[in-house]
Amino acid sequence: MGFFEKIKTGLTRTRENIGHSFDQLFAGELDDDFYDLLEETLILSDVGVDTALEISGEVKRRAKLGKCKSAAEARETLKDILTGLLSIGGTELNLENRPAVCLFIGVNGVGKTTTIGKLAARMKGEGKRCLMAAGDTFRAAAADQLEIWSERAGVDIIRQHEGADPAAVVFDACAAAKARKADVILVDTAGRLHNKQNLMNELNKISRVIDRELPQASRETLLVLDATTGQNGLIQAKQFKESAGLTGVVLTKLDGTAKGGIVIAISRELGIPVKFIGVGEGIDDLMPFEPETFVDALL
Ligand SMILES: Nc1nc2c(ncn2[C@@H]2O[C@H](COP(=O)(O)OP(=O)(O)OP(=O)(O)O)[C@@H](O)[C@H]2O)c(=O)[nH]1
Ligand SMILES: [Mg+2]
Repeated sequence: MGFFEKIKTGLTRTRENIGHSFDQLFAGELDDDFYDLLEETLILSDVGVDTALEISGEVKRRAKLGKCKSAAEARETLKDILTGLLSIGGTELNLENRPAVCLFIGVNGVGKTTTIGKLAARMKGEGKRCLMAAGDTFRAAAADQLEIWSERAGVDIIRQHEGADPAAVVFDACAAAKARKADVILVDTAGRLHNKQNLMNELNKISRVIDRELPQASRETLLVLDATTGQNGLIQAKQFKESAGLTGVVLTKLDGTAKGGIVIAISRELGIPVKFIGVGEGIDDLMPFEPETFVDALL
């Protein structure tokens, strides 16, 4: 399956939810009903009320300027506006100074471990030398799960026993990456600890170890969010954003939601670029996020 087809398939449920409204919309007249239905459809896809009103207002503004003269032409206008909202920064990972470090954070069950597995396979396919670090030592099975992914992807993993200090695992991974001349370290972290403060303290400690061991390294701190949690995910994201210095978002399980518009809400309200999207549980089901392709697949 091609790149575009894959994203389109991943968005099937969203398109089933809102596709009919869009078809109706672009087949009709560019009148007040048009803008009402546009707002309704966007809200239904979880873009968020404020963002939906803003988008609709912008379509109206451009229509007044004569940039689109019919509902059919408004499709391109809408695409352009959505693409603009999603293009808030580079969607590529910065891995320039090697070994680069990608830290994956997020609450439990969002798809951190799975995303690391998929991304490792992708990077390996690109000829990069990857190393996984099993920084989730809180849960007994966490490192085992990551190890299964390391075998599937064919990349090395650094792990310790359950209950070990995650910062110590990361320390080992930094040393191994230097010795093995790795290009990138993918660090898994715990999603669940005794409380939120513990989790943030642990992430800070990991971060300090990386600062010390690999001061020159390019760094990405990627917040993994489950698209099926909708606006709740946004609240989580705001909490992490304050304490963790995020550089990007990975939005997983887009295939499992009818509300794919959440991507737009995230970019708009967080101001952090979505860098990858998960569209299934398989090893190939992680796609680099490209605003234009995404909007094409959505509409
Ligand atoms: N459909 C679908 N399922 C996904 C996707 N990404 C992850 N999953 C599933 O979500 C579940 C949780 O994924 P994990 O990778 O274990 O999540 P985690 O964030 O590591 O969870 P904790 O280790 O408990 O914090 C698994 O069953 C995955 O197969 C996706 O893009 N689409
Ligand atoms: Mg995990």
